[in-house]
Amino acid sequence: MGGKNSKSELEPPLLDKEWRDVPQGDKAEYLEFVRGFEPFQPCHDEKNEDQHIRILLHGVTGHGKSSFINSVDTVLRGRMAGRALADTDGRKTFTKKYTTYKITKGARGTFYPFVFNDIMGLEKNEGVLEEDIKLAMMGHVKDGYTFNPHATLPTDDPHYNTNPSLSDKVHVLVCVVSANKIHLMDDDAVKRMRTVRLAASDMGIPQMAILTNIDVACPEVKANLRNVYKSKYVKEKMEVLSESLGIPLNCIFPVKNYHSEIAPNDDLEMLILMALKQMLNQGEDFVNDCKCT
Ligand SMILES: Nc1nc2c(ncn2[C@@H]2O[C@H](COP(=O)(O)OP(=O)(O)OP(=O)(O)O)[C@@H](O)[C@H]2O)c(=O)[nH]1
Ligand SMILES: [Mg+2]
Repeated sequence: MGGKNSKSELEPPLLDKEWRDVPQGDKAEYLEFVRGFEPFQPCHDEKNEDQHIRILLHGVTGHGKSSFINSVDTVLRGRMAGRALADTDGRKTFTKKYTTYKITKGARGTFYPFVFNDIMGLEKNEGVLEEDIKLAMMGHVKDGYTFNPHATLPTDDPHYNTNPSLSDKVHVLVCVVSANKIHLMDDDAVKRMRTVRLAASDMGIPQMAILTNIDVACPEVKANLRNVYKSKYVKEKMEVLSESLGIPLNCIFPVKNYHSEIAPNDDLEMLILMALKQMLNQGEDFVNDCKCT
């Protein structure tokens, strides 16, 4: 997807000014938004438990899904976290189980009113089947299910949730693509990601994308993350992603995940928080639209 960088090597890699209006506000304001984010009100016929926005991250293996969850966890808990088990190999599919990740908020046993699911890579013959992703979006896949690359989850399986509540369903679909591997994605992978996206569209589920590894892809961004919206390379990759998957540019967020750092980085955290805020807003809109209908 995307081919080689077509820009001349001689051109300066950075634009004079940011091509996207970067929202004003600092990390504290974004953190305040996330910390103040309220659980949605349950429908009258549902039990009042665990009302959360469910964010499903999908994409090809090794593009940074687990690392994004770990990064959000790190930002919100204020210390390095590694619960979603990022893999350093990135060639084989690593996330096999359908796992819901909650993020601890303050006192023990309390959690933020949003959760992440990190789904196994979309590899041909090896990864999760598109049909299973659709079942997950509809809330039919229970936590702990190990995806079978060769057969969909049968309705009589103990991990099949026959009666999903609104909380079990997916409220935002996030496609995760790495800026330094986007050109390696074959047409088949792109087609499968598009199919999943179209299925989400049919269900009215909002979609967005995050472009990870912007530090690896662009040395100027690695040197200073504030260059992200000045980087011609990152802009080009976001445009390629938008075109290939059919996701509008304003729903694509570049991020750099925590991966080897041992100290917090405010610029990195701002990018993570901007993406997270958009996910929460979109998820909340969807829940409000489909509640009790
Ligand atoms: N430098 C850098 N490395 C990253 C970034 N995001 C992820 N990585 C690294 O890329 C590798 C793969 O990331 P994962 O988060 O495991 O990828 P995944 O999409 O969860 O992969 P599967 O679970 O196999 O589908 C890990 O070594 C991460 O540390 C990033 O933004 N920048
Ligand atoms: Mg993973």
